Amino acid sequence: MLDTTRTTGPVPGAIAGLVATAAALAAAEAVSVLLSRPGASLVLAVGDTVVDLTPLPLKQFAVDTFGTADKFALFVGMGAVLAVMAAVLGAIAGRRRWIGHTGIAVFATVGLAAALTRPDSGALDVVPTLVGAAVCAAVLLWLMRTAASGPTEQAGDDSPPQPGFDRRRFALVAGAVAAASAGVGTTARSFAGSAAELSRSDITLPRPAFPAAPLPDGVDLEIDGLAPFLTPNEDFYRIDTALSVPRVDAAAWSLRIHGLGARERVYTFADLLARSDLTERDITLACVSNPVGGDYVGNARWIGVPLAALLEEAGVRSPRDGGRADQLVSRSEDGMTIGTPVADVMDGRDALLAVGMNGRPLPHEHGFPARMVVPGLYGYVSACKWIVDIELTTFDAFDAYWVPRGWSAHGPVKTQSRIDTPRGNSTVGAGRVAVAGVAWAQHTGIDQVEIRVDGGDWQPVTLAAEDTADTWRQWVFDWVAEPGDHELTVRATDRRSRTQTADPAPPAPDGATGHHTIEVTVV
Ligand SMILES: Nc1nc2c(c(=O)[nH]1)N[C@H]1C(S)=C(S)[C@@H](COP(=O)(O)O)O[C@H]1N2
Ligand SMILES: [Mo]
Repeated sequence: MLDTTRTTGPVPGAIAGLVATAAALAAAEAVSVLLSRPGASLVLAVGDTVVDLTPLPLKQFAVDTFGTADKFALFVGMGAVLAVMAAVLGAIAGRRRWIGHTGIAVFATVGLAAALTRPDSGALDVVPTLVGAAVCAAVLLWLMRTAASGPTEQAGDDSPPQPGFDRRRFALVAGAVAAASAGVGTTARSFAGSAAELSRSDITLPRPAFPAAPLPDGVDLEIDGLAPFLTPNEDFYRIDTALSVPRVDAAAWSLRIHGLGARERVYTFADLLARSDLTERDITLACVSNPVGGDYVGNARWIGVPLAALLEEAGVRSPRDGGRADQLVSRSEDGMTIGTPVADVMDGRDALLAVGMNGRPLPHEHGFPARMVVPGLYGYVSACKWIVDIELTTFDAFDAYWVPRGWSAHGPVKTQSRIDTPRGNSTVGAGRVAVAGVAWAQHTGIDQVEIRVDGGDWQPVTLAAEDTADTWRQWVFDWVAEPGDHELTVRATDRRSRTQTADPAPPAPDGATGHHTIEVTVV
């Protein structure tokens, strides 16, 4: 016999499903913050797992389509899928309660699996999911009861038995739970970063023992539309797999160096700041996924400890001096692994364990409290942010994160150049037009940049002063623009006489090639 007082219509059922899911997520967030394990956030754990399981072409599509908003797009997508499932399950569960319970159990299992398979997970990470599931079940039951109780309002209706219920009471309860969930969820997320924020705002960077030379006059042409020579921190591109920026507490942080041919050493943040070899250098960082003409490249003044010095303290020798380890694997707080050639780090270049960026402690987005920066190597093989561990090993023994995903184990930066102004597809007035941009060949240096108009001869441009071989170089070309549609192409030649190839190649597996070409209309 059907007990009509215990069934709920599809619409209130769907609402109950949505509200119960929101309450579950908020409760899980709050518990993960209370446990001081923001990494155990259910939403983030599931999101991170989705990122890791996403096939490479889809990831590339996401980056191409959404750019640095790819993470936001992922959350919106996940949220939409979850909302639809919650609503549908809730609507069905109004009739068949067991569907609701099974749904919660399935979601909890997925959540537990995601939480426990994160690289940095521990047993405590099950708690937020379990609490979330319990809250979900309780809210669902409560709302379903509310929607099933009360006097019948519409008698003599032809539609399937739809018991009437106190709509106002249901709306009040559902609205109150939804509002409370939103409040708890937002508060929890903002608390997640407060300890780390305190530790960052407390820091005063010491004066580096080896400051960078003052910028030579004329490194920055200061032309409208041209990327400034030093990229301000807030404009610096950000590329990483972290869905929420890791907020690391510097006071609790340490870096371990160990592995093949190394005596284990551990450094605290205070150890790094107290060192007598703090070094300041200008280094241009580039992402391997930067398309030709793209802006996943930036130049900053970094302060850090020479990585080679730290390795030497651990007794590490370069493979060129008979050391057994040829790969340095850095691991981050959030489980990223990045593999760098030991020979490059120890060949005398200014490879840094950086703690400062443009005079400030590293922004959280850029790896606070410490990250690597190695001139001449793409970020994915060198620039580990939120670094916690450096292991000496071999390229034969270990593949870092991006390698099984189709990217090359070695990633030296390819010489590139870009036109910043005029913008592609823009309209400019006839006469003298300053065509300007940047060119980079880190650790080699830029020797020459040339421009070609409408497929004509290559013409040399005026290069700005050079800071160091590890930084990009601005350039400008004085173009006498005639009315009509025109095509401008740039190419650079580095100090090893390598001129950029015209052959286009995509970013994968080891960096894009081809010439940056733009169309402009002159009127
Ligand atoms: N922990 C961590 N470090 C990381 C990454 C990451 O995903 N996780 N991405 C790398 C890549 S691909 C690049 S290009 C640089 C980008 O550094 P930025 O975000 O400070 O510009 O960080 C590198 N370090
Ligand atoms: Mo990158």
